[in-house]
Formats: sequence, structure tokens, C-alpha cells
Amino acid sequence: AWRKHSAREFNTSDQFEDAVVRHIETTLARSLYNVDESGAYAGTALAFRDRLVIEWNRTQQNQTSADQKRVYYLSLEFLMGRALDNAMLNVGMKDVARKGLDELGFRMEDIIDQERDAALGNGGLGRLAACFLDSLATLNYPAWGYGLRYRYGIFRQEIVNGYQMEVPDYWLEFNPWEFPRHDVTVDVQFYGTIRKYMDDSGKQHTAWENGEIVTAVAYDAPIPGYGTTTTNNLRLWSSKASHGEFDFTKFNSGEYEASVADTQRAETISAVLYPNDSLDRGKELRLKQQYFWCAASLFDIVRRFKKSKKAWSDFPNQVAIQLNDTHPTLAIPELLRILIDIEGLEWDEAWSIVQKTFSYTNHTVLPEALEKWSVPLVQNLLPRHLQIIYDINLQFLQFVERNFPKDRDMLSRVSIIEESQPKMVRMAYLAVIGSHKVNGVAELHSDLIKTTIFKDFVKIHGPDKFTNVTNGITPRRWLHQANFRLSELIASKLGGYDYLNDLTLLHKLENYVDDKDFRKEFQDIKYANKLRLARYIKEAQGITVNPASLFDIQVKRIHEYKRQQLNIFGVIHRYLELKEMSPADRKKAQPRVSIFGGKAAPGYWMAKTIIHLINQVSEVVNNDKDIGDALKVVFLEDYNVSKAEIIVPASDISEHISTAGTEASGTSNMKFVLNGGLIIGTCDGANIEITREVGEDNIFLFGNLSEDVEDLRHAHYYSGLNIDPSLQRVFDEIRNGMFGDAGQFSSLVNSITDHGDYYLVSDDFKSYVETQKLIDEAYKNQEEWLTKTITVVARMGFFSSDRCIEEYAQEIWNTEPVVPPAKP
Ligand code: 26W
Repeated sequence: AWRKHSAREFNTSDQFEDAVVRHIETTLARSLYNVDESGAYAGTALAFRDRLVIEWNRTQQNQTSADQKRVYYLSLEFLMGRALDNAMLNVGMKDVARKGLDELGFRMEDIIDQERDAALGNGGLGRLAACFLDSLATLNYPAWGYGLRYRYGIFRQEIVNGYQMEVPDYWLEFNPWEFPRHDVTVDVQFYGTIRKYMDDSGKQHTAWENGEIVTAVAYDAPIPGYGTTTTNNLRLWSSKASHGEFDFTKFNSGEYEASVADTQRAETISAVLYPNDSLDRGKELRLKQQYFWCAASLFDIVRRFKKSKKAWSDFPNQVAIQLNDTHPTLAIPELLRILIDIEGLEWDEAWSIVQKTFSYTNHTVLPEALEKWSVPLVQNLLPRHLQIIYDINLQFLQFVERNFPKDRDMLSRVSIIEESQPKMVRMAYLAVIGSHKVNGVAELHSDLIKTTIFKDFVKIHGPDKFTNVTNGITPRRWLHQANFRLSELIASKLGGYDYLNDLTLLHKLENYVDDKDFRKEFQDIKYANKLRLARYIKEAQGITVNPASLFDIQVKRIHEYKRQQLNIFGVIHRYLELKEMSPADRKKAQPRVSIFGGKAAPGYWMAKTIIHLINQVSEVVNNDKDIGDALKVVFLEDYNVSKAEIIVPASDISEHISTAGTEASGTSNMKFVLNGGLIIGTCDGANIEITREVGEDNIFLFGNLSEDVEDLRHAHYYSGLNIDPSLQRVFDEIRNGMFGDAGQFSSLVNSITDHGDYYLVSDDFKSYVETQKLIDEAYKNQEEWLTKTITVVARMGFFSSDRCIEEYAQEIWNTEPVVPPAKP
């Protein structure tokens, strides 16, 4: 009887309206009288969700029977943003929905705007994970993401009197995209004791017992590919108290309050995303999060593998696990524990399986971001894992000793355990040793890790273990969705949207650089995008900006190494120059809008000071009657993924100006250029490869090179700084109170003048300012500028995350796509 029925999909706007109405009335039990925008959003989301779910089920069944190697992407962060627009475009029914919504009396844009961002990430690393999920599905790879279902994502930023305030982001009130799987749970243990014993046959065993148990509950979200029916799974774990016998005893013995407290303690584990994006603070709760998520994911992966009844030696042929930075490194000792303690494998066999299964991506060389956990902390929380880590270390150090008997210091340098007080577990070393491949995220970065933090490991394991996979971005969200008119224009010239599945096809646009109509249309689209951002700035920030000005944008997490301070000092310099000009000269100057956005980690004082300075400068400059449109300064509150979709298409210039050697890759640089914006940047991260692709004439590079950084820092220390008079004037004006109470900014200015200028602001200031001058000049020649912007778009094919995923699949995972099933 089941065969006669099937779930129905809408295909026309009429059927779409039916589905919306049905969901509003029944799924949501809301009245159809005065449905508001939030109701229309809910109905629309549920209608599209139905379509996704059908493909999702088919994909999962098909992948299971295909019996191929699956990829598991373990990431503590997935910065997904909104899902509805993406679902509509991937399913290909956005126009149908637009018509339907119109007939119901709603504007598509307003409905899309109802959705809250899924902001389960800090920045680059989390957004990269989201782009990778999109590419994995689009390319039909059988792949799952595993993460944590935080009740609170990254905080919402409010600016009050120029200062950042953090407001909790409770985002789950209505989330139609997730499916709780109350039947998919894993019990995870913490603390406890170790018991060694011998069985009847004389075999040695280790048991980890008497710990505290917390239950992980799976929440799944569908990840649709573009131009394919493949719909993969993102599984996020939520923590809750385990209701084993222990708790019931408590209930029965009248310890009700204690039991409720246990429940809350358990729920705390997945409560909140840590908002640090580059500082390891070594908090116990963070370690708990990491183990909770690794243990639940590994249990789930092993459970799935065991259903296949294959031999353990087949595990690495069925499973590839990618570690997104060191956050999931505990998965390495956890898999060993499962294989040895629970499944009874011998060490050597288990270790060989582990190494073949894991691979590790490094995203930073900043020393303060490299995770280390104190041995006493690990000993207490995960006693068995600490033993296993020591065993790994012992085997490894014996190997090193045999092979490098002459290098006396080598052992202490490469030991997983740092001999400090207290001792520390170096997670990056554990990740390197437990993986078969280690990759950096841009060429320069991958070279740097081989010569700095992992230098010894290149000698020990050989150079082939280390590789590069330059980051990429999904052109679906970052062009087709964020800049639909440009996507449409490109499709009209390239004969359709195939380029969204093969971004290298963009190169054909070079044939149209001289096409008058095409140029006009391209320029109109950029202007419309700037107008849209100008309207948003007016609405959100109350600042009027002229869309004909040069839009100069720097949006990213606030960090000294990213050097927003260099940018704002440059803005102050420009302001001082404008003030000195005659009104006639000021009229001739190229008008500019300097736009900033980004969050500071709540405990990162210097970053917060930089935000404060930007806001104070904005206040002074925007209210200076002499200046008018010649310069406006905007700090956009609460930068996030959905705001990036408005900001990115609207740039003329974007800033990627990190101290050379510090930004591993950067990915927003790629987004801006793909949308026809040019870059001012340092020779750092992926800027270098962007230059290789677009040509040196189409990017504004400045500043010192990474190979000179060490010497410059050394020189600061021994011979002092060389502060250009133009920068000195900026400091003088800040210290004289031009931007309010100077005391507020003294730590920032002094970090340069008195404390070694670690990020080389003084060394790069002059060339930065000169390069900005070149930009003003170049922008005046609008025809040439337009030629550059079209050319760079045509040359961005390399930076699709599809290309990255193919590289991971071939060089690291050794996996093949699964052909999606034909529609029934
Ligand atoms: C332990 C605290 C912590 C948390 C997050 C340390 C470090 C991180 C991340 C690795 C920070 C991050 O997002 N890194 C960025 O990763 C992007 C994707 O590869 C790169 O494009 C950026 O250059 C890099 O800063």
C-alpha cells in the first residue's frame, strides 16, 4: 500500500501558495487572517523545506547503498548565515516563490529579511566550513558536517557611545531548518577513573569508568547542492542531562534541586560559541565542548561503519575525517580509545587506521592562537585520553630518537608535551602526528608553516605530508545570491549559468571588456549595489553617504594583525589634509566613504579601543561642515554573513592589509574581487595568489614583505622606530584630543610608539598612504577603472571553493562523488 503514495512537491506558484497556506494553518497552527511577514517567511521556509527533505532522504539512501568512502568535516564552527534564499536558488524555484508571494501580498526581499542568521562561527574559519558544505553537496561528494548546536551563536554587537557592547544571540526561537533526532543520542563520559584488568585468556584491558555522563542529541540540517539533487547532512550535537539510573535515584531520594542543577550543567556544554577567534584561553568548558562533540561524532561515524560489517582495516577506505584546525584534535585519541579499549584492536593496527583516517588543516601561525591544554586539566577531565596521548608521544619520540640521534634538542622541541609549569599538551603537534596530511590555506601560509611551527616535523615525516590547499568561496552565495543582477549579466554573455558550476568559465568575460553595452550594464550594477548599501547605511547608522563617492571597505574581525588601526590612521591623515586645503582644492579631491565593520572578542581590549577610535573619528569627520562629501566615515554595527551579502557587492576598494605573514589566507578578499571590487592589500595570504591571477596592474599592493618582518621587529627593538612625519601628526592630533579624551587611545598609540610596534604600522604607513593616493588618481579615470574591475572578475575562476574541494578529494581524502539518483 505504501507504493501508491508519495510526498508531493510544488511546481507552480499556485501549488506553492497552497503549501504556504497549509503550513501556516496546520504546521504552525496560525490563523490565515492578517498573516504578517514573519508568518509568510515561516510558510515559505516550510514549503521549501519539504522539497529539501525529499531530496535529502533520497540522497542519504543512495549514498548508503553506493557504499563509498564518506567525508566527515569536523568543525567547531559553521557560519551558515541565512538558509531560505540559498534553498530557493539551489532548488531553482525562486521565481515561482516570488510570484506566489506577490500574489499573497508580500515582497520577496522582505520575506528573506525575516530570517535570522545561523551565526555559529567567529569569522573566516567558520564561513570556510559553510562554503565547503555548499561545494561538497554541489559536487555530489558523500559528506557530512559535524559540529555543535550552540544555543547562542556569536554575540550581537551594539555600539553605544562609540563602544562595543555584546548582546546574546538567542537564535533558536524559530528554526525551521533543523530536525531534532531524539532517537539519535550518544552518552559521553567525563572525569572518572581508569581500571586495568586481565581477562580469562590473559589479555590486558583498560576500562574508563565511574565518570559523569552527558547525553548528546543529534540535530540535522539539510545542505542542498546547486544544480544537483544531492542534499547532504549537517549534524550538530546538543547536550542534555543523561537520564540514567543515577539521576532517578536522586529524584527519588529527594535531591530534586541537585538533579535540576545537574541538568543545567549538562546543558551548559553546548550553550554558547566561544567568541575568541585567535586567542586560546584554555577554559575547561571549552575543552568539554571539544571532547563532547568529538566523542559524539566518532561514536556516530563508527556506528555507521559497523553497520557495513566490514573489517576494521577497511575503516580508512570508508571514512575520511578532516580536522578544521586543532579544535577537534581529541578525535585522534578518541578513535584510538574506541579501537583499542572497546573493540580490542592492538595498538599498531589501531594507530595505522587512525593516521590513514585523519587529516588536519592549519589556519593560523599566530602563537597566541595555537591551542595548548594543561596536563592537570586533561588528566582530570579525560584521564584515559591523557594516557593515550602519552603513549602516542612515547612511540613518536622513540622514532625521533632512532632517526635523529645527533639532534639533542629535537626531542623536547617536538614533544607533544611541553615541559612547562604546568605541563601542556600541544594540540597542533598531536594533530600533525595523528594525520596523514597537513595543509595550510594559501601558498605563502603553507610555506610558512613548513619553515616555522612545523619545521621539525617536515624533517621527521618528510615534506610530502605537508601540502597546500588555497581557500575558496562558493560563487552561489557570494555572486549569484548576493549580486543577482551581475550573475544574470554574466549568464547572458556566457550562455547560461554553467559558470556557477565551473567558475573558470568566467575567463570568457574578457571578450566583453570593450563591449560598450556590457560595460554600461556592469557599471550600472555596481552603482545600484552602492546605492543599496548607501540606503542601508542611512537606515542603520543614520549617516548620509553619496553613492558616487569611492567606497572603501574593511569588514572582518577586529584584530591588531589585520591592522584596522593602519586604516583609521590613514583616514585621519586624509582628514587633516582635507582640512588644510582651500575649498576649491577640496572640491577637486576624490570623495571617499571609509566603511568599517567587525566584532572584537569581548576580552580583547586593544581591538575594542580600535572600534572606539573609528567611531570617534566618524563622529568628528561626518559632522565637520568643511568636509562634506569629501570624506565620510562609517562603522557598521554587527557585521555578519547576511550583512556581508549587501556590503561585498558595493565596494570600489576593499582593504586586506594585515602585517605580511600573519593572515593565513583571507577569504573576503576573494568575495570582493568576484563582485568587481579592487583590493588594497599587503603581500600576505591569498592576496598573493589573487595578484598572480588578476595581474599586478589590477591590484594595489603595498608594504613590507613577510621575509623582512623579523628584521624589522629586531630593528625596532635595537634602533627604535622610524615614524613618518605624516603619521606623527596623526598621533599628535589624537594625543591633543581631536577625537575626544586622549587617554582613551593612549594604549593604542603607545603600542606603536613605545612598545615595539609589533605589527609594523609605522613601517608600512607611508607606502599605505601613497598607495591610497594612487587609488584616488586611478578612480578618476572611470573608464580605465571599469576595465580593471571587469578584468578581475573574469580572472577569479581559481577561487571557487569547488576547486578547493576537488583538491582535498584528490590529494587528501581519496574520495569520489556519488552519482545522484534519477528523479522517480
Ligand atoms: C583557540 C581560539 C581560536 C579560535 C579560532 C584560534 C583560532 C581560530 C581560527 C583558526 C581563526 C580563523 O578563523 N582563522 C582564519 O581562517 C580563515 C580560513 O582558513 C583564513 O582565511 C584566515 O586567514 C584565518 O585568519
